[in-house]
Amino acid sequence: MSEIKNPVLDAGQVAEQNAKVQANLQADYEALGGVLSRRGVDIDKLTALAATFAVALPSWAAGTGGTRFARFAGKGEPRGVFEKMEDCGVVHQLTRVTPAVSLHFPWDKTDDASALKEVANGYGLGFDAVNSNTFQDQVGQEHTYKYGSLSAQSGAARAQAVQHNIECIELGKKLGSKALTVWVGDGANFPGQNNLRGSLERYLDSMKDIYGALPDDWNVFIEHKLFEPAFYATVIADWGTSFAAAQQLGPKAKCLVDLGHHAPNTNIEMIVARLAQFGKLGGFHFNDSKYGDDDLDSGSINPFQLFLVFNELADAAERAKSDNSGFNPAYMLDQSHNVTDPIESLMSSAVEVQRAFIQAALVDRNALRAFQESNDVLQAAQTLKAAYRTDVSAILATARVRAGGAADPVAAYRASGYREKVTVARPPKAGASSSGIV
Ligand code: RM4
Ligand code: MN
Ligand code: MN
Repeated sequence: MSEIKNPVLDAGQVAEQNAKVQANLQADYEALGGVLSRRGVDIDKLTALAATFAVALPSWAAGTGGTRFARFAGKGEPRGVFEKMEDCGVVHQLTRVTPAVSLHFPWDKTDDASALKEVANGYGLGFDAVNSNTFQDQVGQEHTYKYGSLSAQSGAARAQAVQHNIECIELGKKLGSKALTVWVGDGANFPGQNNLRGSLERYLDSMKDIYGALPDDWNVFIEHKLFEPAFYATVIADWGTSFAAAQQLGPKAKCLVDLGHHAPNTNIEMIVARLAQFGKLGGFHFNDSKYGDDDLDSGSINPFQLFLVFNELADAAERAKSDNSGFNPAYMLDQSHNVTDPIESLMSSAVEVQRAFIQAALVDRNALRAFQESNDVLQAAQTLKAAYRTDVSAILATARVRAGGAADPVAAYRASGYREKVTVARPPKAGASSSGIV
C-alpha cells in the first residue's frame, strides 16, 4: 500500500487519540489471541492478513445523498472532485483500508488529470474502476437518454452513450484506472414499451464498441440491477443477463455485483459462487439493503449475508491458489448517506467489509469440508457460525494502528474537528457536484 505523504489530518493528533485506548486495545488483543490460539489460529497472522485488505471508495458518496423526494444537504460537503479526494483521504488515513477511489464521470470530470492524480497520491490514494453515467442527461447534451442509452431506439443516443463510455476509458487511462464499470438504467416502464429481446441486442451492439476501446490490461464490469428507474423491465436486470452479456463480449468483460441490486431474500452468496466458478466475477459494490437499492451502510442491515459473501470469496481464493488461476475481484463501496456524516459512514462501512473478510478467513475450511462430506448439517452450519460470532474488532483496530491509522476511526475523526473546519472552508457553491445519488 502506498504511503501517505500528505496526510489530511494531523498525524500527531491521531497518535494521541490512539494512546488513550492503547492499553485497553492491547488487553482485548491478548484476550482474543488466547481464544484463537485454542482454535489453532495465530492472531498475528490474521492481523497481517487484515492489513492486506482494501476496498475502494465511491467518490459520489462523499457528499450527502438523497432520495426520490428530497436531499438534505450536509455541512461542508465537497464541491468538486478535489474536495472529494480530500474527504476520501481522511477515510483512508484513519482506516488504512481504502487506498483507491472509484470516480464517476461526468460528475468527476477534470481537465487536469495529472494534478488530480498527484493530489490523490499525496493522500495515499489511487484510482479503481471509473464509472460512466448515461442514466441522466447532462447540460448541453445533444441526445436525451429519457428512453434509454446503450439500448435506446435512437441510434444517435446510442452512439453518444458509447462515445461517453470511451471518453471515460480515456480519462481513466490518465489516472491509472484499470476498469470501466457500466450500469445503465435502460428498460421499460410499460409492457409493450420495448421489444425485450431487441433492447438487449442493441445494448450488446453498443457494448461491443465500448469493449473494442478497452486497453489490453483493462476490464469492463457489467453491473446488473433488478429495477429502478425502469419499473417494468430492466435490460440488465439480473446476474444471468449480466453473465450472458459478459460471455458474448469476451474475457475482458466481467460481472459486478452490487449487493442492493437484487430482490429481497435473493441468495447473493450463491450468485457470487456461480460467477466465481465460471470466471466472471469482476467485482462488488458493497452496501446494505432492506428492500431495494437502498444504498445503506455495509453491514448495517444484514452483516451475516456480508460474511457469507466473503465465505464464498475465501473459498474461491483457496481454489484459485491451489490451481494457480488467479482470483482478484475489485472491491468497492457504493452507498448513499442521507442521515449520517458521509465520512463516518464510509469509515465504518470499510471496516465492516474488512471485518467480514477476516471472519471468513477464520472459517475452519477443513472441518467444514469434513462435516459436508459426512452430511453433518448442524455442525457444518455451526462451523460458519463459530467464525461469524467471533468478535475480531481488536484485530482490525490493531491492524489499523500498526499501519498508522486510528484505533477508533470515528472517535479520531470527531476529535479532529475536520467537519467543522470544512464547513467554514467550503461555503456552498452554485453548480457544485456535491453528490451523485439524488
Ligand atoms: C446506481 C448503481 C451505480 C451507481 C449509481 C450512482 O444505482 O448502483 O453503481 O453508479 O447508482
Ligand atoms: Mn452500484
Ligand atoms: Mn445502486
